[in-house]
Amino acid sequence: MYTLYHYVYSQHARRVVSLLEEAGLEYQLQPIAMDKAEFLSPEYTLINPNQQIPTLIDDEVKIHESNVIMRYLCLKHGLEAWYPKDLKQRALVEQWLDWNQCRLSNSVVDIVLNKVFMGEQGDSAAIKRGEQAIPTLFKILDDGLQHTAFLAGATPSIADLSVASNIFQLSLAQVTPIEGNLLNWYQRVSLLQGFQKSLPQKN
Ligand SMILES: N[C@@H](CCC(=O)N[C@@H](CS)C(=O)NCC(=O)O)C(=O)O
Repeated sequence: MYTLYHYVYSQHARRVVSLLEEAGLEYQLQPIAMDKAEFLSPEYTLINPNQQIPTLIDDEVKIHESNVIMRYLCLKHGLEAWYPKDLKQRALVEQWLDWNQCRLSNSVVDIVLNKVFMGEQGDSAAIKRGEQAIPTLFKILDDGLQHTAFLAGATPSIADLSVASNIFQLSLAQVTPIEGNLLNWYQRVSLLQGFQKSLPQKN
């Protein structure tokens, strides 16, 4: 059984939960209250020296970096539908995984952390920087979805789970796409039960 160190509003943990659910893998969540700074505790720092969520524990294997955790699970369980072997498809999956981390994530953090979670202490310059970047980023994503239902082809992959976790996160700050391909794609990902289960549950 896997243990995933988790916080319900972590977009990075969300993508891993989506995959665990979609693949029907057994796991338990170990909640880390980020709002109470538990991720900075000495105990958690020993588990993840970055003081970040998520971390996956698989017996003696301990992994941080959400996208790497998803790759690990796919390779370990032969989840080829989620992480295709075909080189062209694999390249697209890797492209969008890295794009999500290197391009989209920065703006998501700029906006959501400062606007939603930091309250009055939020950095308004960071919010502005993030909001200015979003139209360009959404256009890149929309263009990438021009010819396919999902980011790497006709079926969903871990790239979709990763990017969609950030699109949901933006919705917490009322930033939602209006681009047609992007909207249709997000609706398709939202129908995945694993993705739905990864979202904060409404009371
Ligand atoms: N590259 C890491 C980023 C993880 C990350 O930034 N997690 C956030 C929660 S969504 C966090 O722990 N932030 C606290 C911090 O960076 O100080 C991953 O993909 O797992």
